[in-house]
Amino acid sequence: MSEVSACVGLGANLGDTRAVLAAAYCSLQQLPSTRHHRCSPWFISAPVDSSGPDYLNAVACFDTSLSPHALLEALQGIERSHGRERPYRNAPRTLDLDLLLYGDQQIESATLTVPHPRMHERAFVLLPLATLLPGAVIPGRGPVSTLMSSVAGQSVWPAD
Ligand code: PH2
Ligand code: MG
Ligand code: MG
Repeated sequence: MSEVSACVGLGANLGDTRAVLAAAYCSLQQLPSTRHHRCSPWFISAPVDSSGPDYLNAVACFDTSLSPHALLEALQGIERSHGRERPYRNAPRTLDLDLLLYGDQQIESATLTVPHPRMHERAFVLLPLATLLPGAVIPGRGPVSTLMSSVAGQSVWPAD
């Protein structure tokens, strides 16, 4: 079975965000048909189009032979296991796992859009992603290094 490199955005701004992100990354490492996991440093960021406390954000990448939709379901399962509720769009959340990139594929289905449709304009995604893959190119959007200059005004800083 052929493998692709997938990248997932992790975010939380409710509860013990550090414990939740650490547990979520453990869960990602335990997903079947995934290997070579790596995780960016953690960043704190001000909420973008959202409310509540600052977020803790990171990006994890791994190689996988899971299909994109199987991976999406697995991510939603991990979110649910951490008590994620979806009262309204962009509500504060205990855990958000977004499928950002799936190889160089562009996917548009009823349940999944890849690359994540807003990742190219969010510093809390681009900064951690660039620490793992400085040469990454977001299909349809361009090099992460170029995109980062347009989000320079957003508040994102290393979590100690
Ligand atoms: N996630 C959102 C909306 N806004 N802002 C920050 N700083 N970090 C996030 O992870 C985030 C957000 C929707 O998923
Ligand atoms: Mg999100
Ligand atoms: Mg999400």
